[in-house]
Amino acid sequence: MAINLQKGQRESINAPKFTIGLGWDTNTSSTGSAFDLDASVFILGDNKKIIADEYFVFYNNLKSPDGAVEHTGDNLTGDGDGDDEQVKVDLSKIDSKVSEISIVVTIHEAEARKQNFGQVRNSFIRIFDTATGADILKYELEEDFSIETAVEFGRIYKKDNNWKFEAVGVGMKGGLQDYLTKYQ
Ligand SMILES: [Ca+2]
Ligand SMILES: [Ca+2]
Repeated sequence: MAINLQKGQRESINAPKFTIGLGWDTNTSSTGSAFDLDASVFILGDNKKIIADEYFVFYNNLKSPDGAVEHTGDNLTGDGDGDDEQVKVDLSKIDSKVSEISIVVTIHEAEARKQNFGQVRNSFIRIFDTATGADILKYELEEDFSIETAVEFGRIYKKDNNWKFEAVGVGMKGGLQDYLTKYQ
């Protein structure tokens, strides 16, 4: 059984190889255009900045240079239950300078399509053991977003040589650019 977290709660990840699953549903009819959400991963050092440009992993840069973080590919619609996009992590390969991994979901062309997270439903982040498939934790975002176009679903960070997950659930209204500015 996965542990269900509330916003702000933290939980240890006791698996060297795990997969981050991200899911959402959207209401395309509410805006008249397709809804494309994208998962992005910022791999950070102690200064809370990406350790190099290539450590921003997203649909156009699917793997970090150390091989530790791999995005499995872009999903254009979010249709259906279960994970819509996945990111695989192998902590045994992670660069020693890394102390945090931030997982952000943004809406592609949100401004042009007049879309925001207020129109997104059933969003969640979950983590499971890649080797066994066993669920480790899940966080369902229950926040009532209205103007946000980018949301940090969670972060994974190293503390005393253990890796833990924090359910974040905080958004920004400037899309992916807000997070690029924050972490670059
Ligand atoms: Ca996508
Ligand atoms: Ca979905």
